[in-house]
Amino acid sequence: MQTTEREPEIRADFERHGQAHVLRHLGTLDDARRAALIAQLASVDLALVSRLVKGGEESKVDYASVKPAPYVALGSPAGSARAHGEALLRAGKVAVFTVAGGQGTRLGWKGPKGTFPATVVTGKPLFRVFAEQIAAAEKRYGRSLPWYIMTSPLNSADTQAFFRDNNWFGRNPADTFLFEQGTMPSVTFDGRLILESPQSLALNPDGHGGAIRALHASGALEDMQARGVEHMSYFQVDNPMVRIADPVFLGLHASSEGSSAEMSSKMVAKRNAAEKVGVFCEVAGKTAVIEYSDMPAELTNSLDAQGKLRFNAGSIAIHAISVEFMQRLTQGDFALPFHRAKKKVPYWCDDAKKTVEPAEPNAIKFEAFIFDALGLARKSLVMETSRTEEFAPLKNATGEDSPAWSHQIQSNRNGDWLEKFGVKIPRKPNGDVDARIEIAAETALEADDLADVALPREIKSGEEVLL
Ligand code: UD2
Repeated sequence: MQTTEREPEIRADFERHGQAHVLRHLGTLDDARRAALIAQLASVDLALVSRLVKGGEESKVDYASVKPAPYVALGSPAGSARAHGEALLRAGKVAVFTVAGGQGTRLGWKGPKGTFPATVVTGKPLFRVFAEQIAAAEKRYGRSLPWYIMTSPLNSADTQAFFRDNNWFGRNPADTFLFEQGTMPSVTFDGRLILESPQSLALNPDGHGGAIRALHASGALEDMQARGVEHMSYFQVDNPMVRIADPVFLGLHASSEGSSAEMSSKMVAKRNAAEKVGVFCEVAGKTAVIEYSDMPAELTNSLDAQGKLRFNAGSIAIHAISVEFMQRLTQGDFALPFHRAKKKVPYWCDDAKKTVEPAEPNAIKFEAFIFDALGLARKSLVMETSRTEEFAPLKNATGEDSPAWSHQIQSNRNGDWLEKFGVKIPRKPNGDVDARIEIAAETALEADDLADVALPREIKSGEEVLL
């Protein structure tokens, strides 16, 4: 049946759910627009929206019983973990998975976030930074590392075009797999769906938790299985310092002794209580991330006997995820909870006859979070890593987690690497590197790779260095 023929049925459904106001312009639309709106409405799960509006889907955490999660402390993973991880990489059992469907509004960048200039000297965009790291790892392990990237309807066309225009960054196009995540309708504070234009609902990407369904629906999981991939190296598009397919982390996750974990995570010690990262906790005997915006202030600020933050394990959104785990979840009757956030959502104003950008939050967006899958994993571990080594996200236009902030951390890490090989590095009074240093992935994936590289003896204060 054509979607437009379903109009009476859809209208009745929307009336029953008290949402018929979104059909008010239908009579004024031409055939194509009418069909587009009907198709969009047909894809909305009204029963789910009603449940979410009533609040019945929210996860209830008993915060009084929440404890900090155990983790493998920095520097403690055994050497066998690296060897095991490297063996997985050499056997082609690892894929790379990037979630890149978000809007990046805080950064004030119009295009997909992955196109944002990230590196400190050459300003390479995030997607190129990752592609070059993947290419270097492919060379090292002699196997292709297929790269799966989740986009959203907001940015998939632009992301596709960016990869095409950049000739897939020199990698085999068959080893990059772009796919779209789903959407959820935004609602007003009193639970009404919102029109963004006469022929279109206000929809938002359904959160990175939407990845699980999207991996399945797009055929990505099937593709991984056909290639013999067993584990995904997962990260967010905003962190140019991520160590993709880290063999130590992969090896620990898929431990050669005993059974493999289904979903593992990396953490760093939080910068301070206010840092906007989720925190690894133990909830009802399972590892979980409690998002910063959901964590009660008493927990966020609570200190241990030494005066340190009790809930100190910040999530940097880096995971190792087993393909079988994702398959298992998509086969059952599974659903991750939706979290709600108050946001500014542009809406169609009938009187002004235009789309209005609100000055204040006017709507609720529903998003699922991938880390809520941790509670469904049979085995899970958390590994500590160093902030300077692996975490300098690009989130805000200025201040913390801004481009300038990220650049400083990149130079700091590269300065540390060079110092290890005797290069004299200029430092500011606070210990930051006083130079702009970029090291390409082709030159070194980790500090020890610099052993075979011709290095300068000294870097001068304020100098720009590209290796
Ligand atoms: C995220 C984590 C936070 C911490 C921090 C570390 C969430 C909800 N919070 O905060 O706990 O780990 O990162 O940097 O994840 N994305 C999609 N589709 C969507 C929504 C987001 O692909 O529908 C991607 C987005 O492109 C980005 C990532 O998910 O790569 C993070 O999204 P965010 O900016 O909403 O999360 P943030 O930075 O507040």
